[in-house]
Amino acid sequence: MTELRQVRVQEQLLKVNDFLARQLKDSWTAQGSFVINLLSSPGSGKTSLLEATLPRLQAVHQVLVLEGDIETDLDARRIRGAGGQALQLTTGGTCHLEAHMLQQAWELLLKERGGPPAFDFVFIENIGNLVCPASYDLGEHLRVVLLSVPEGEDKPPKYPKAFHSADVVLITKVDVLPHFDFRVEEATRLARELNPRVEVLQLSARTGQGLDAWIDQLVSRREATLGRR
Ligand SMILES: Nc1nc2c(ncn2[C@@H]2O[C@H](COP(=O)(O)OP(=O)(O)O)[C@@H](O)[C@H]2O)c(=O)[nH]1
Ligand SMILES: [Mg+2]
Repeated sequence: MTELRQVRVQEQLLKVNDFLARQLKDSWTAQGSFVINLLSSPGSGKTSLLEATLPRLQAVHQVLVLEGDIETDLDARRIRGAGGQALQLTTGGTCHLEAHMLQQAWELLLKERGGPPAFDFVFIENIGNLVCPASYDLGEHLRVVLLSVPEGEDKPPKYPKAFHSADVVLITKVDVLPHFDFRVEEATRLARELNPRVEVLQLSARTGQGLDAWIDQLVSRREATLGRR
């Protein structure tokens, strides 16, 4: 009985989250902001990817990073150190971001700036965790799951929800491939088995390999979703 009630409460919470996520997506779409939700285990390279992406993307576009962390603002500081604009969202223990947290942050930003901020791209760095964040739609236009070479190629079937809901899987840290038994083809096959439409890209934030294809992907997906603005 108690268990059944818990399941129902969880379902209701997810419904409320989905409702808020739809509102967020509508307002981001209207404002011309293309929003990307980055999901991965801790240490897969989300902040490093952003540090490498920002200088290239910001040459042409306005970019904001919403940094999710359980504690500290270390990642937001790294983003600012790379010349980016970052807003820290600290969950104080919660293992994922939820749409209401994003809504509060966005409203605060609107108030501070006195109107809708004109960001072409908004990246959300989710809490490092391949489980809970997968269940929470944040109103993003693109969901990107990072899988780093040292984690091993078997992660898609072990964390199916994250990989099933991904639009793009980024295989990161490919510069260390010679030191691991990670097979890129096998990881790609396992990801596509769960999610045939998923795009799989390889990248190294360390050497810059694959960065051009990643940037092209972001720009073309933004245009396809929001049109040329
Ligand atoms: N060799 C290598 N190391 C990387 C790469 N990207 C990130 N790292 C390292 O992996 C660790 C975790 O990276 P970080 O960006 O903080 O991961 P996050 O926790 O997902 O944000 C750091 O020590 C990075 O220097 C990469 O492309 N190649
Ligand atoms: Mg990080």
